Amino acid sequence: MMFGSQECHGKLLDLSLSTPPKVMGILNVTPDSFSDGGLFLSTDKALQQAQQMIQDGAAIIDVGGESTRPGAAAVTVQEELDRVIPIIESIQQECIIIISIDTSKPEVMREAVKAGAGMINDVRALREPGALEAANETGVPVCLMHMSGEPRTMQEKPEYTDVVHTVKSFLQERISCCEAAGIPGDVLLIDPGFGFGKTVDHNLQLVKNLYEFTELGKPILMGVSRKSSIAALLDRPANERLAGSIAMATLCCQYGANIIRAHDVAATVDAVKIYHAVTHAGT
Ligand code: 8Y4
Repeated sequence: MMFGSQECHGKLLDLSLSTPPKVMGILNVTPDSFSDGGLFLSTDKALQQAQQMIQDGAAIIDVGGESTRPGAAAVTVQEELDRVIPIIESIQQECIIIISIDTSKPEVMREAVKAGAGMINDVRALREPGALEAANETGVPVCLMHMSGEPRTMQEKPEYTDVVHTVKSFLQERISCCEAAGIPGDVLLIDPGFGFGKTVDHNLQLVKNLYEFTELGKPILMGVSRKSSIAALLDRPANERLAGSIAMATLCCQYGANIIRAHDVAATVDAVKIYHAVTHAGT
């Protein structure tokens, strides 16, 4: 599948196959980093992290204020806005980079795009009430991710007869809903949701069969960085998942991913460059 450039609130995201897959850096805006250093301090820290990721070659920075870890508490609209808006504003002011807002809440989508976000990354694929309308109003690209259930309970007992078919059908249905709501098809991206209500083997099947998702005609985003399936396969603690994450990300590229969401931007950018060089050897 050939893609051109996506227009993200004035900035271009080049997804053509003559360039390496793009890296989306993860910027964590969780309460810990907010402790009592005050808003200014944490915004400053986030800005520094963003600048480092840009230097390391990120094409997009994903800013999220809701934890989707299993068991994490729900966050109110106001809390989420308080966490993400100052950070989006400061990145937008100081840097030239596409900012993605990781949210499921319509109000946060609207305010984030007003503050400078150029992409919506929704792990609930615009299923929250009002999300389709809000995303449509903003006009920015939207990543639709598959998640079985809700973060709090999704890992309790994941079961699928055919995980690839179920996830692909779900994404096709969400694409249809978006288009019925007036969202142009060419602003949509898809993501099978590695780690969201899936066992290790489900996640591996999704990677192995990722190429089937190219039939949906949308750019593919994959997030595998430091996830528990990688730790489980390697039997390593959380801080020793880099090599496994890079190997998995490289395979995702081989199987058709256009964007890789990652914590370790520099290493991931090296990996996508190597993937791209090998893919284009002799041409
Ligand atoms: C350590 C650190 C272990 C982080 C696990 C995690 C995806 C996503 C997340 C994804 C898209 C995460 C917001 C989960 N994962 N968005 N978001 N795709 N599109 N867990 O795979 O990073 S949060």
